Amino acid sequence: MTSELFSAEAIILPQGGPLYLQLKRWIEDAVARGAIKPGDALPSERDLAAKVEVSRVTVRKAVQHLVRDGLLIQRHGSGTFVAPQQSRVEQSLSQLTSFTEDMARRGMAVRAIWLDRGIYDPSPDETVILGLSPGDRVARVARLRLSGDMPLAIERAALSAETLPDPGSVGSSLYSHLDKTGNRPVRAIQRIRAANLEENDARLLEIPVGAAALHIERIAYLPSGKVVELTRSVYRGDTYDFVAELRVGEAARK
Ligand code: 16G
Repeated sequence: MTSELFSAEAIILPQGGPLYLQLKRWIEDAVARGAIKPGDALPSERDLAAKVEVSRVTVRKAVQHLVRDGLLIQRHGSGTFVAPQQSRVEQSLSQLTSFTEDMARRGMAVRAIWLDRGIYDPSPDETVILGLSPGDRVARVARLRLSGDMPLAIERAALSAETLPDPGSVGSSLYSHLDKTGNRPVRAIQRIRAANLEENDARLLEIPVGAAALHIERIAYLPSGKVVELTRSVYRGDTYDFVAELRVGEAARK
């Protein structure tokens, strides 16, 4: 329980720097050494201010910074808690797999919340990348992908409407749908860059606006060399590690 830990005697702030940073460091340290555990509630702002003998503004500032860093979460009406611990997901960068397959291999149950699926006029980007002709339309499927209740990624895929004439018929896996219709990609180029979450995506992924994320673009090809999929995804930076195996090249071996 956190109540004893937060008694006035137990709180000896590390010295140096502004008070709110001292309190922030003390809370970080208490979480790191396991004295306060994921899911534990923090005392109210007023109680904490009284116990540490600092102003409520100082407590608020320390808490705001820890919420922004993802160490604490605030639930409206019920208070401030230590954020649940994330086990990070490792995804290989050398295999062309689907989200469903990746998660099944780890024994993780996945689900998706549909954000959009329909046929649209293509954007200039989609026209060029998917190699569409004038008048061609594009199928878009956008999903929030979750493991249990935890949102992991937002994926927005675009395919030619010829490849996917009925986006509503995609079940839980886009790749298994493409497999059935003989359109599963066999090769892909993936581009990954750092991003800070904007408001809409932050809300969907349930992490603070501005938090670190990975923006991933996958362009996937059929055996014929034709582009079949353009997917732009936003993955939570606190849950995903993309791992690449590197081998020494021919030239260096000589
Ligand atoms: C992966 C792919 C995504 C693909 C999806 C299919 C990345 C970054 N993205 O999430 O491009 O559309 O798998 O998954 O790896 P599904 O078959 O489970 O729908």
